[in-house]
Amino acid sequence: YLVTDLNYGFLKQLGLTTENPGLYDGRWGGSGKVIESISPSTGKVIAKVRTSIPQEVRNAITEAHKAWPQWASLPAPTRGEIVRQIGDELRNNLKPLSQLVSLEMGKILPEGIGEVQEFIDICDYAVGLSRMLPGSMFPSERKNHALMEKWNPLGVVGVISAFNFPIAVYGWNSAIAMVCGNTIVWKGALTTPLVSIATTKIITGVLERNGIPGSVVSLVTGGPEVGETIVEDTRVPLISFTGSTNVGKEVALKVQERFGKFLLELGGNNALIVAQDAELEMAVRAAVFSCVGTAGQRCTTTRRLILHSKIKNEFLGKLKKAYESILERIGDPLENNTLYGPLHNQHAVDEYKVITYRNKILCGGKIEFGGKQIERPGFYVEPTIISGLPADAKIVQTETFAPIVYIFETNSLEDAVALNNGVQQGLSSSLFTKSIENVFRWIGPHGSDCGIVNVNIGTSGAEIGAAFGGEKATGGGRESGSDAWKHYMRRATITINYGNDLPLAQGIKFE
Ligand code: UN1
Repeated sequence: YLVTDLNYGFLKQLGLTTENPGLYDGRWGGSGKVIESISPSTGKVIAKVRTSIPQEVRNAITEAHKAWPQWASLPAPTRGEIVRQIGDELRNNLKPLSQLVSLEMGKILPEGIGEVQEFIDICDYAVGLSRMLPGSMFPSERKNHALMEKWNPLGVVGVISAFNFPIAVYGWNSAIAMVCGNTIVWKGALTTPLVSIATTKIITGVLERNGIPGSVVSLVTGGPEVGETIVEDTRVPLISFTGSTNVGKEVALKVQERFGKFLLELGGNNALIVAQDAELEMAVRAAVFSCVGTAGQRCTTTRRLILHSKIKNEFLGKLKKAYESILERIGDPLENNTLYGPLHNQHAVDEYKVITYRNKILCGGKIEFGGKQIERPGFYVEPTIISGLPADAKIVQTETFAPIVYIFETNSLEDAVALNNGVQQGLSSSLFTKSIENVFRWIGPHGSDCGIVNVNIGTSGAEIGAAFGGEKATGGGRESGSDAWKHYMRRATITINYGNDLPLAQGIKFE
């Protein structure tokens, strides 16, 4: 079952073998238990990985901490130049790395390529940022005084990422954190360790060629105990966490307790609204990608379709037809013609089954399409559409990481917006309309309450240039572009007296 049997050349190209150390702190190692990386499309073992024990996690933090002064002392544009080289090395490895993402996570190859591309894009962005990191100067109320704001790096940033975007989310965090002058300790998902290892090998190769310790980007592998060790360590001033709302809340409370900072990218429960005047063909195409793309395992996946009653039947008819054609394109995510791959693991299949069963039997929902596991090796389930559930049903209110979408019907944009906002999560949202009035209501204070508010495109597939993240139970964090870099720095407010007097602010006399 192991690498050599599967004989994927790209694994060797990326320096992976049958058994891989999952710890990097300047050197590769790890003495925790050995885990298996499983291919979601076959259920077979790809390779083994040795995890890290908590003491090794603490050591990795120590090494990242030791590497920090040297890294932070480099001029930001020099750090940017290193990140530029990382981007180039990712370009050189785009194909094998994307294939590995596809093999280990289970997403189709074009999406695997898209994911590595996001990392390359954010490297480009970070290079530009490295020459533009701003500081401000404000007019002081005092004579011969300068009032300034300067941004400094934080130190060691802990990045805990999820299986569904095993490389891109680390990319957004690491590229920006690095140009800002931080070192990193990364814990990827326990089920995508090979992607973490291959990525770290590529980046440390670049660092070492430049005479910089590889421990600038340390890596640890393991389950909750490894995550907790990072979260609790006071030498890690920022924890960037991507994952479920429940775990995110625990992380936030623990980090808050020690007055650390946190950046949370938690669950979504994203709605796509189709207004009466929408361009239906386009809305259907967008809905298909957003509902079934990545087999419903993006945090931006459309989980609720809110349809105007006048177009509901027509839209649903077209959607089902499109889903039919998807069924013909189910297959190995690495193969050319495949549009729809497996769920990530058996656990996800079990969840899917429980939810579809509960919908049908306990909540009175109608399964309009799909609803069953697909009989073939690996973890495949049918893309599924369910109607007739109350909007406040617990299963509708909960994020299920599977290709299940719930249908709702409304008669007005106002009601549709209320449904959109009527969940705990606040990540992504879309409105299909041609009316400029609708658009401005949607993006205004009485419109969508999400972090991502789209018009005439689906809920998933955001670009890196703007800030990515959501409100409410999604955690409030912002990553990637715009001013998300501020999360990775601390602000110093500086007042300099360059005169010979000592005037006090507010004109206070203390004599
Ligand atoms: C995620 O699902 O965790 O907007 C991130 C998107 C991607 C990122 C998703 N660019 O769908």
